[in-house]
Amino acid sequence: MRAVLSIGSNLDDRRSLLQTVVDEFRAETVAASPVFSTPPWGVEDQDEFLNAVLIVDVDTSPLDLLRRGQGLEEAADRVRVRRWGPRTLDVDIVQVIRDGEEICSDDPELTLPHPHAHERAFVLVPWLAADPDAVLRGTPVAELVAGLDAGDVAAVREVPEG
Ligand code: PH2
Ligand code: MG
Ligand code: MG
Repeated sequence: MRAVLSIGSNLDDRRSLLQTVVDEFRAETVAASPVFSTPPWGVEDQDEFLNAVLIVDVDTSPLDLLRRGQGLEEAADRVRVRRWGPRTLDVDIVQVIRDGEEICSDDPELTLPHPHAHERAFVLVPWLAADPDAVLRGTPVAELVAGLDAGDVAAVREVPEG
């Protein structure tokens, strides 16, 4: 199956923490976005995030992929203090495609597609950079981005490597 992962960090060495995910999935990655600097969404009184999107082909189930991401979050000493609050590392599954079909799930442990993806510039802008032809719930991601607040989109800025 193919999965779209949104990764984010706004604590500690953000770039190195994102890199742990890139390294974990290196052999299975089919596309990756650059890293973007993004204003905090949802809870605004916290530091800027770094966000990126990876598109991976994996042999496992969605729940096994979730566990793999959670293992990386634990390795990053993630502490859950506040919903949408600061975190060392967040690995979210945005979408899973199996046999050409987008998997929909209302399992509270793993809702697919990610329930907030369509409204978050910090997910959609990197996703579009990784896959210009991406489609979410039948709508091209390019169209979803065009429908977002232009200021929110402009605030998601690619950061130079290094
Ligand atoms: N993650 C959140 C809440 N808000 N804002 C940005 N910019 N980037 C994130 O990754 C992020 C967020 C909850 O997972
Ligand atoms: Mg998240
Ligand atoms: Mg998460």
